[in-house]
Amino acid sequence: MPQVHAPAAPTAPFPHAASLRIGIVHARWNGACIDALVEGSLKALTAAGVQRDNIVVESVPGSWELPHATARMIAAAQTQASSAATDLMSATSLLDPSSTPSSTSSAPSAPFDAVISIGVLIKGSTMHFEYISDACVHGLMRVGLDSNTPVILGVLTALTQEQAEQRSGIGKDAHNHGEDWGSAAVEMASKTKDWAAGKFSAQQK
Ligand code: RBF
Repeated sequence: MPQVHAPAAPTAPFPHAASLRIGIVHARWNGACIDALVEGSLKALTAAGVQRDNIVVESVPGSWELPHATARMIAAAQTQASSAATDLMSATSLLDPSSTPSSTSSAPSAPFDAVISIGVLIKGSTMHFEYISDACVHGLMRVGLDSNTPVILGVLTALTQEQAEQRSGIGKDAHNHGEDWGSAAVEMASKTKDWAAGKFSAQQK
C-alpha cells in the first residue's frame, strides 16, 4: 500500500464551524482529479459543520489563474459584506423606525474565513509545469499574507497521471487530499478568527 502523507488530527475540535464562510476556487485542467478533490473538500467542510450555503465554489481555466482568482474572490466577499452592512443600516434608519432587518444570518454575505485554491498540474514535455507550479504556489502564499485570509494550498504537482489520481482519491488505496484541505480550511479559519480576537486555544479550555 502506498504511504499516505496527511496531517495528524488537530488537538481540539472547532465548535463554531457553522458560522464560517468558505470559498473554493478550482482550475479545470485534469478534470477527473479536480472533481474528486472539490468533492473531498466539500465533504470534509460539511462533516466539520460548515453549512453548504456558506460555501462558494468558482472555477477558472487553469492553475495559473488561481492566485488572481483567489485574491479577487476574497475582495468580492468583502464587498458583499460591506453592502450588507450598508443595507442593514438603511433598513434600520431613524427615518423609518418601523423597519427591521430582513435577515439575521450574516454568513452568506460575510467575508471569507478561508479560501481553498485547487489545481492539478501534471508534468508534460514543456517547461510549463515548472513555471506554473512555482508562480502559482508563491502567488497563493502572497494572497494569503496580503489579505489576512487563510489560503489553503490545494495544488497537486504530479509527475504522472497515476500520481495525480492517487492523490485525488481515484483508484485502489488512493487518498483524497481534498479532504485534508477541507479540514485545514476549518482549522485555519477558526484559529484565525480566535487569534484576531486575542484568543489562543489553551485559554478556551
Ligand atoms: N493548468 C493546470 O491547471 N494544470 C496543468 O497541468 C496545465 N498544464 C499546462 C500546459 C501547457 C503547455 C499550457 C500552455 C498551459 C497549461 N495549463 C495548465 C493552463 C495554465 O494554468 C493557464 O490556464 C493558461 O496558460 C492560460 O493562462
